[in-house]
Amino acid sequence: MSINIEIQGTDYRDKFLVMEFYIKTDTFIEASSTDTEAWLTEPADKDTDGDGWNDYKEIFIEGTNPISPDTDGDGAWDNYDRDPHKDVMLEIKELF
Ligand SMILES: [Ca+2]
Ligand SMILES: [Ca+2]
Ligand SMILES: [Ca+2]
Repeated sequence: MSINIEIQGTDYRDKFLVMEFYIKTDTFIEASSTDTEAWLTEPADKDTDGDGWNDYKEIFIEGTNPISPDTDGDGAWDNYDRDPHKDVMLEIKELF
């Protein structure tokens, strides 16, 4: 993998806005200026962390971590966790 950033123009400052960038991997990833986060997953494996949910589902549908089988760290894998975003193993409700 390689990341190249090219700064064009002569008005360099401490901060600059990334308008468009590309990350070269085994697969091609294109991002826009509105994308501020990215996951580096295994291109050859649809389920990078092996938790039973493929990377697409984790990133775009469930919002879980595609490189950790246990996003919230409660010991239950994402695909078996009632709420994979919260470290809660038991939910208690009032009966009346
Ligand atoms: Ca997964
Ligand atoms: Ca996961
Ligand atoms: Ca969990």
